[in-house]
Amino acid sequence: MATPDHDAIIVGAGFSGIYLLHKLREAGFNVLLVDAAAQPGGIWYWNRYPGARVDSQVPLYEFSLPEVWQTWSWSERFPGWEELRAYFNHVCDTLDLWPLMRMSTNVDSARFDEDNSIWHLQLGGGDTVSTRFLLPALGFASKPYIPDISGLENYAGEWCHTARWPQQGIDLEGRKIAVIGTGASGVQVAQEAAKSAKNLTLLQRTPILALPMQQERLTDLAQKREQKDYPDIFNRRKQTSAGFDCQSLEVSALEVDKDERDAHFEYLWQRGGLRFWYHNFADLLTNREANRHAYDFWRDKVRARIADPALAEKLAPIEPPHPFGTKRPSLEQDFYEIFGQDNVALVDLKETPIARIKTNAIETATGEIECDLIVFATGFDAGRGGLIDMNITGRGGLGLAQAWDDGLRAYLGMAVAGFPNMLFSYGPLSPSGFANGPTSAEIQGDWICDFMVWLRDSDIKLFDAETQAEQGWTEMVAQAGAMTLFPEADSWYMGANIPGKKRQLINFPSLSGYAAVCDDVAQNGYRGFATVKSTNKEPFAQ
Ligand code: NA7
Repeated sequence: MATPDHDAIIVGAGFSGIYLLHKLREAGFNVLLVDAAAQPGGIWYWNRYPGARVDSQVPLYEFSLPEVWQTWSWSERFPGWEELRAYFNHVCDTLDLWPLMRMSTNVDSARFDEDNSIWHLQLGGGDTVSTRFLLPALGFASKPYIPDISGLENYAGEWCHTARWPQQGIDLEGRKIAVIGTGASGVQVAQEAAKSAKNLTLLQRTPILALPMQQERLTDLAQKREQKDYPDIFNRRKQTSAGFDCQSLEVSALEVDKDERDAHFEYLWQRGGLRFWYHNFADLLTNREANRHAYDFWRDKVRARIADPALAEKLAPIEPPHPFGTKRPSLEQDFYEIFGQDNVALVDLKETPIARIKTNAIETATGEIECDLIVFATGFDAGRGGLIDMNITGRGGLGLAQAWDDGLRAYLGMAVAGFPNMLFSYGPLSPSGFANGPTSAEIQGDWICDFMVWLRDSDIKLFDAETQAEQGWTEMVAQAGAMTLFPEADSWYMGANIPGKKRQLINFPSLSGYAAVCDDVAQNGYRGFATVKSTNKEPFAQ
């Protein structure tokens, strides 16, 4: 029987990959991490457009490992991409992970070898490497989506997707810039571009329901004082439905009177961040009437900042474009004010859709938007895109793209039947898109590490998700989604942003609920996984 080069290969150096690398190395596995990026950081390597910053406040968006947080401090409450990258370097230094990391290396394909129960990976540059376990940790947003707009190939200006911003940067000063898309990335890049562009035109299909960030500078001293609470905060974030410091109230928005309701909305508004989404009334995301109260509060707050009524109706319409929070809210700092500047314009693509791109302009139904830079802030093929691009082939030559032809399926959002010895973290049908990244990465990372220790201790060389267990999980995620308002929006949560992608809720809507099920699975002998014992008692690499 062939012996693999490694016990495990992790693909991806973002939060989930780095955490897994640390845990598995500590548990004594021979593990390697591979990433196409030149530096660790995952999403923070690729999304380095001006203004890119995280939407979770300090200290939620960091590892709970004391040796890491005790030796680090942030300069802002919502840190930007440069600081996040520096943080990843600090993590790799502190945990001494660099020797196990192979950066600037793409995984071109991965093939499961049924005879030997190992994975063979073809790396960019021609190398091959083998592993008992394959652990893709690609994040949910690793495959950018660029809509098919005719004429782009003839465009003479510069263009790029926000997640493929050139590493050397783009100078926005004096440019004529068109930004397509008003998700979190569109809002962030627009706020920054408005400062120095000659003209900035934001092309909006659906208004973003953006929340006030309430950014703050942070001092070392204040952070050191607050660090005494970090262990509690890190412990608590694991018990909440979205991995933050708290979760939704237990009371319905309909059980309290208007004054009380508005007082809570106002409290959330003033505290800033995504709290208006995750610490709101119990039925925000399940009851249309409750949701409408939140929308109306949001709308009135935003409209009060926009002088022109026509513009206000486009950015914060009287009637909600979708229930509040069923598309990802973004955080903003002065997003609604930039439209008062002479150099900034908004184009409503529902009224005037893009017809084509010309050599120096975007042509819409009513005219041309002259531009020398087009920014596609048009999102991602979330959940599946990066995994499909890895060209993963499981049993019987089945490709992952083929396996997901009729929609995403996965047991625990981590394993796909027919793809043995593979577990992905942060994947489809896990809570990833609904959860704070590091919390999710630690919960899944701990579970995967425990599972691998159990496999080693049990002399198991092969596991595969049982079809029935996978089907049960996939249906359960759909049922959980059906109890919410999420299906009412055309969002990436529903797979609705990618033409041809099956409409289904792609994430499980509770991190704490998910952690409880995963624990239960572990306590019951990892039910739902079929396993095969090793014959030579040496299933792992030497
Ligand atoms: P998002 O949130 O998917 O936003 C993409 C934006 O691009 C959104 O406003 C879309 O409008 C717009 N879009 C997509 N396709 C088109 C076409 N064909 N024409 C015009 N506009 C289009 O991506 P982000 O990068 O902003 O954020 C991704 C996640 O990162 C975010 O949710 C956080 O978790 C962090 P639509 O709303 O579909 O009408």
